[in-house]
Amino acid sequence: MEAWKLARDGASVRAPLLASDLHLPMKNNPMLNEEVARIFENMARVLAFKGQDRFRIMAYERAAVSLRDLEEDLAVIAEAGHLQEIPGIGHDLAEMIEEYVKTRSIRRYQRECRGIPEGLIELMAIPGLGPKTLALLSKRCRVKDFDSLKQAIDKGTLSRLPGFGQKKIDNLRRGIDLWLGGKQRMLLGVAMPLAEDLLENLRKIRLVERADVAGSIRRRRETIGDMDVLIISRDSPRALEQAVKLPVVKQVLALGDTRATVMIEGGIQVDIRSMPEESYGAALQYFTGSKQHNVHLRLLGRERGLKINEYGVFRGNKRLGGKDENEVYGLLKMPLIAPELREDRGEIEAALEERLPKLIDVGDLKGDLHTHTTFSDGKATLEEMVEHAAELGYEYIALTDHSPSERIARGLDLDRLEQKMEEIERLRKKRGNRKPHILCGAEVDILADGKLDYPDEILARLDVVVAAVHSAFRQARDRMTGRVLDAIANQHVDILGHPGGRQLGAREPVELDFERVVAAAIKAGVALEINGSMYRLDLTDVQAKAAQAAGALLAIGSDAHSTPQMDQIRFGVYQARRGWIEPRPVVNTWPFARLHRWLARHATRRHAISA
Ligand code: DGT
Ligand code: CA
Ligand code: CA
Repeated sequence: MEAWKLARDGASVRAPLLASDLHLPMKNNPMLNEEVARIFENMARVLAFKGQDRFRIMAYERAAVSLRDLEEDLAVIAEAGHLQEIPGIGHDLAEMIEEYVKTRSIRRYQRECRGIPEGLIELMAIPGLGPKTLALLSKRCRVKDFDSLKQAIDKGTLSRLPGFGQKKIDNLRRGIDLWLGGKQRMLLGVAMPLAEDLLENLRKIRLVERADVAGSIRRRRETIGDMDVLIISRDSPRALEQAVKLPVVKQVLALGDTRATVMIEGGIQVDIRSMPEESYGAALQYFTGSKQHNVHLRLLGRERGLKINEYGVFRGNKRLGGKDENEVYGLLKMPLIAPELREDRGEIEAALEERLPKLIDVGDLKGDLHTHTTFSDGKATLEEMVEHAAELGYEYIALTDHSPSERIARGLDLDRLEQKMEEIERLRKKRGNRKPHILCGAEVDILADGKLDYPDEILARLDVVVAAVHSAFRQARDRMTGRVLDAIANQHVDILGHPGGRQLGAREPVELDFERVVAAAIKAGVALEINGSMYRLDLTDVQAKAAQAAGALLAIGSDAHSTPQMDQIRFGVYQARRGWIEPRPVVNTWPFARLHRWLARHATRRHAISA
């Protein structure tokens, strides 16, 4: 139960599915903006639970969204007195933020929460469990926390309530599973920047000669349980003593001579182990895991009379190696296996037979084919996005704003699409020969019936078409598969965007006959996307591997809604690496000329695409 306990203000919460953009530069406290955003979000839920005025509720919701999009540290903005310049932050909210920056709590929030059990507030975050339903449950079934909710479901008390059919209860169960799964693990996109920040700080300690992250973060798993960090120091006890005093450390859970366990800002637990230099490689190997990979490796070692552990590789009492990770694999007669592959999914066999994939790298990318601008729901203008692409050294960028059905995301109707095309034309002229090539694209909804959200003659005029499902996620497998196959069959479609439709910890993947989709995509020459948004990472690693093996084309897209988010494409690359992906099938590793030939593969488009 302990793990589910949330501090009321959310500040010290072990918060897994943070919606924060922690890759943004927030120097002083990378979690501050997120902490306040979460309080505002909770505030909205509490007010909704109490049946309060909709506009007040929306104000808090909007403020939370706005804070999460912020690039600067709230403390810095507060100090400069500019809080009210943040969209959605008026006088009252600005005061609340100032109070939080000073005292780490907000009295008004405490006041609103009074009388509502803490456990109940927590439940408000369960997907699909709205405040009205929760209010009903609390009144009629005495639900006050997770335990009582679970009891009410299991004992069937719920089914006696009006409107609680089996379907609704099943949905609720799914929501709870998602929520639980998300609570216990943190998104890689959230954990990675925290890890990088911690390493940077550790390396500044003079007694620390080396520091690296191991465990699931090093393997770039999509979610992270805890953080495992290794250091080398000539004086471990003193190095660790200094490490636990770093400002990012919120709580010291254990401190010994060679190991410390701490809770850092952001609510993630970190194991720091100090290893002797001669064992460092073996320790890095051991603590990178995965456990299954290690078990397999040690079995292999045993067959060859070798003992492998975190201190080295031994024959009897004789140490054969362990200083570098390379040695560990070398002594087993295989090349170093990239951490992303270490899941015991055939990588050891492949290494022994020298057929490990030549994994794709961030540097292989020559462009981004999935981005949003202020034309739809992006934060940066078209020109700003293009400029950032230039800074990243890209050869091309596609600006793929939403289509009209995405009303909330301000999808472009035909008039505004026309304006966007003109704007792109202007920008091309203005930039002349400067890279990147600017491609006018769209992320077009695949409507519930399989039709696309723009007519064919419009699609034909676009340089890049990403088709994606954004509604009716619950369709049965046959229907959903047919819907996606219809989209793939449209000759204007180039990329199937986030094919699984999942959102980590928030929405399950759609039901889809993945093999048929891959086969159809291959036939049509459509690329399957590996979406780099840290909330999606979709295709999954396993799906990407299967798609590559079948011969499908792939595209890694950032799905950026701001310029800094364009850098999150690295998470797409990590996911691709976990899926054994090589550069070759990934269309946005291709030089522009080749990409252009592919985009123009159908005669009808050949003249449309502007080079
Ligand atoms: P996580 O934290 O759940 O995201 O996943 P990991 O992989 O980081 O797992 P963790 O933190 O429990 O342990 C770190 C690594 O240490 C793990 O990947 C492999 C190694 N390890 C831990 N326990 C065992 C074990 O019982 N046997 C073996 N062979 N390795 C272990
Ligand atoms: Ca771990
Ligand atoms: Ca651990």
